[in-house]
Amino acid sequence: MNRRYSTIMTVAAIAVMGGALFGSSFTAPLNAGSTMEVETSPLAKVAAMGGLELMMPEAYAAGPCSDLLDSGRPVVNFDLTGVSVDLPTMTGSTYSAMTFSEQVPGPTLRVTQGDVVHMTLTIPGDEVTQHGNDMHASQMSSKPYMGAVNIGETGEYCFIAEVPGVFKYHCSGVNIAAMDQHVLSGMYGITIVDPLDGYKRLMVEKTALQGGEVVKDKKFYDADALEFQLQYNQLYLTDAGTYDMGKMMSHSTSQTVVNGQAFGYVPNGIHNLLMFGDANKNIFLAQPWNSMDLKQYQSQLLFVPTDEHVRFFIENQGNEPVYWHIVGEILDRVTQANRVQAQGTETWLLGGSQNMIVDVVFDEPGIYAAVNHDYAAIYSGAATIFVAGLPLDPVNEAATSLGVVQGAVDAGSYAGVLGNPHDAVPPAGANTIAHPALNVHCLCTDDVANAAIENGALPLWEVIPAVIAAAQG
Ligand SMILES: [Cu+2]
Repeated sequence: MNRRYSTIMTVAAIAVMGGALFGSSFTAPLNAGSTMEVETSPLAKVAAMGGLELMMPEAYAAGPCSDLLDSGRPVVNFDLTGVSVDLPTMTGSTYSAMTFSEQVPGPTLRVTQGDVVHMTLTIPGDEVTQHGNDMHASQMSSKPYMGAVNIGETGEYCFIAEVPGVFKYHCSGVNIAAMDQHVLSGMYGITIVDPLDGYKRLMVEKTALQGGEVVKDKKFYDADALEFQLQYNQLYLTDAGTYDMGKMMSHSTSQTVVNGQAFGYVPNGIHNLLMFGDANKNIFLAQPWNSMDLKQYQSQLLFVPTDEHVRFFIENQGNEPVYWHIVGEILDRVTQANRVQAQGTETWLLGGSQNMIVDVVFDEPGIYAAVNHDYAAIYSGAATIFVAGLPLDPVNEAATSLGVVQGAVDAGSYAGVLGNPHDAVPPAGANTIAHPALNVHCLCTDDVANAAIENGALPLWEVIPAVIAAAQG
C-alpha cells in the first residue's frame, strides 16, 4: 500500500484520541507577569571586558587531539557550527535564536563508552558573535578548550567519553559572558554515551492470580528498546523576541519548551479537521502549531506500541526543575550513568543540567501525556502527548475498510503509518529498536528540514494535502 495514501488514517486516529484526553478544560495562560528589576550592570561590565576568561598556565593549553586521535580507540567526529537565526515561537512571532547547526536543540551525539569524541565548532564569518562548547560528557580543562571561538574560525577538542549516560552540551558564551543568553536562546544539546556492555534488560513488577491468590509476577523485557529524546528548557523573551535577562533572573518564564517548542507534540490542524470538520476548531486548546504552512514546525504526536520496552533520554537544559511524569503511567526504571536510581516511581526530579534514562512499558492502549509536573511548566508548554497502541476503534475500522491499516497493525502503533517526529528520536545505538517511520519535525531551518527529508523522514505538510486531494479526487 502506498504510504502517502495510508497516512490519513493515522491522522484521524490522532484527532480522536486528542479529544478523548483533554476535552475542553485545558487552558494555556502565558506568563505575563511583571519583570523584576535586576541589576545587570556588573555583568555588562564583565562582558565588556571580554568575559570571565580564566587565567591558567600555558601548560594546560596543549591540545589532547593529537594524542587521542591516534590512540587506537574508536573516534567519533562531531562537527558543529554556531549560527544565529530567527526561529518561530508558539505565539506566532519569531525570536532571536542562537543555535548549534541551525537547530534547537543541537544535533544529538551518540557514542559508546570509551570512544574518543573529536568535537569541532566553526563560527561562520558572518555570524554576529563568538561561541564556545562545554560538553558535560568530557572531563578536561575548561581553559582553553571550552572558551570562545572567534568569528570566522574553527575550534576543536578531543576527549574520551568515559562515563555512560546522557550529558548536556551547551554554548559557553563569550568566555562565560552572555552564556545564559546563548544557552537559553537555543545553544544546547545532548551526548548519549551508551554503556560499553549495553543496556540492561528491564524488569517490571506485576501481579498475577494463581490458584485464587494474588502473587508477584515479574516480567522481563529485552534491553533493546524503542527510543525517544526529550529536552526541557525555558524561553525568556521581550515582546520584540529578544532575550530578556531580567525575566531569567526573576525566573519569569515566557514559554517552556520541549525539544525547542512549547506544545510541539500535540494534535494539529489536520486533526481538528478530521475530528470536527473544521481545521480551526481545536481538539486541545493549546495547539499553537496547527497550520500546514508551518511545515517542520507543525506539532506532531508521538506513537508507541503497548507491551514494549520504551527508553527515554531526558535532559533538563533549563533554569527550572523538571518533575518528569507520564499521566497514566509509572516510570518503571530511572537510570543515571548506567546505575539504577529508582524503580516503579511516579515522578522523577531533574534539576538544571541533570539527566536520566527512563524505561517504561505502556501497559494499556490509550493517550498519555508526559509533563513537567509543575503547573506553570505544563500551562506554558511542557505537555507532550503519546498514543500507545491502536486505541481508536472508529479509526481502526475505517482504516481496515480502506485497506490501509496494515502498516499500523504491523508496528503495533500509528507510527507504522505516520511515523514519529524525527527530532524526538535519537540516533540509533546497539540496543535500539528502529522506528517504523519518521516524519519531519523540528525547531530548525529549512536546510535542516530538507536534510531530514533526504534521510527518509516524511514531510507531512506535503504528504497530507496529497492524501486529501487523492481521497477527494
Ligand atoms: Cu553561543
